[in-house]
Amino acid sequence: MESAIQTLVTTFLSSSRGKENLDGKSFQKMVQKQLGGLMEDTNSSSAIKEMQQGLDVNNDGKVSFQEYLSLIGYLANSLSQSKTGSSADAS
Ligand SMILES: [Ca+2]
Repeated sequence: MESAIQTLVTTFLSSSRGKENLDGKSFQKMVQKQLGGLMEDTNSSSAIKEMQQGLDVNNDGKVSFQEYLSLIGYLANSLSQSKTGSSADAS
């Protein structure tokens, strides 16, 4: 559990190169590199762009750590639902 949290933080920071936000390009790279197994459409840059816009609650064109966590929460939630056999459609 602790190592998972460490990974969440270090993945964000290494993708943002230590900055507080991921720009569009860094976000795209991170999703393609790290989340291809959990997410569909990671080879489509327009799909990733759309996802980024959905996460960007303050509309600054970048993904903050908080916004990144909402993506993680969403993915964890869909994974949990798929494992518990919940019929809720995560898409
Ligand atoms: Ca933002």
